[in-house]
Amino acid sequence: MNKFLDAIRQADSIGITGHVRPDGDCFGSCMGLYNYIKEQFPEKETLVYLEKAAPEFSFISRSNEIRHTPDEKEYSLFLALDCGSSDRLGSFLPLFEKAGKRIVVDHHISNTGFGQENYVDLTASSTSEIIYTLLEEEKISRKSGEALYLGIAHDTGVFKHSCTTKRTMEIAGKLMELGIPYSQIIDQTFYQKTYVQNQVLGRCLLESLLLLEGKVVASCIDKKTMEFYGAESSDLDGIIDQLRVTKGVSAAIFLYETGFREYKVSLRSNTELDVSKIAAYFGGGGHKKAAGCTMSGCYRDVLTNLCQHIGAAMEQEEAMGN
Ligand SMILES: [Mn+2]
Repeated sequence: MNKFLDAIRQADSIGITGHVRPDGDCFGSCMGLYNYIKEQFPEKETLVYLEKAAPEFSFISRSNEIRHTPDEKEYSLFLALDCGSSDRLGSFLPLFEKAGKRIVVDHHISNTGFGQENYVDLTASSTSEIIYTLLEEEKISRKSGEALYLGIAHDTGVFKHSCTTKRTMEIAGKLMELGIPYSQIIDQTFYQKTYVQNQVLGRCLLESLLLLEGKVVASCIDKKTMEFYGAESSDLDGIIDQLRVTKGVSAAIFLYETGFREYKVSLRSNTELDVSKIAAYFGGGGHKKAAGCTMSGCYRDVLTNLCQHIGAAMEQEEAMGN
């Protein structure tokens, strides 16, 4: 018997939440655990709290039971999943703070250990992978398995990112044996795009520019164009990744206008170039190969400014022999 499941057994009421703007892993880990508890411990009062997630995730069992707003309940156990720090809980933080026992399950390097018990594994591909290892394998149902598979597939970029390990693949394999619709989960939640999303992607690719002698590709979309297509900011996910795979480029830049002369900037690197440093210079942050910031000015000025810094950083890299 493990300590994690003991905490669940000992609790009368259990609350689960993840981070603000839930992604596939946040949603998958919360719902994987929620379905497991509902099936194995039906006598317990269990609820899951999450902000509204992508509608494509709603095929996951019991999604209709998710609470989107906090309440006054005091739980004997509250679990925070896929959150590096307590501020990531957003409006659900008070529920976590009031609970008798607070457990954190996460895989972010930045995790602050804000729970009383912290199951933090930096080598795990995803929080969904950690949840799988904390549960009793033979009791994981197809319903719970679908959610965990969704989470693992999303955080690994469909088993592609460097966080994917042999263990990740073994767990995914065991989940497949439950009879889950693994192709559909990936197609419908990861690759499928709406007509508007495809239109906007096409437009951004069409209008992209090669800069710094072809080492950088950049594109931008303004508010007017987004309104024309009826696109939301969430419809722009994935455009930067398509730009990044342009053959021969070291870095990709994508800008979208969020306010008058204000742009949200996404940066990606294919080389040793550390884009988190570029983003940090402009008040943002992120990872070495994926980062972002917000910048003001007209489109041309923002792009020129970024290219100056990226160009200088590339020269430095070259001088260091990378
Ligand atoms: Mn995650």
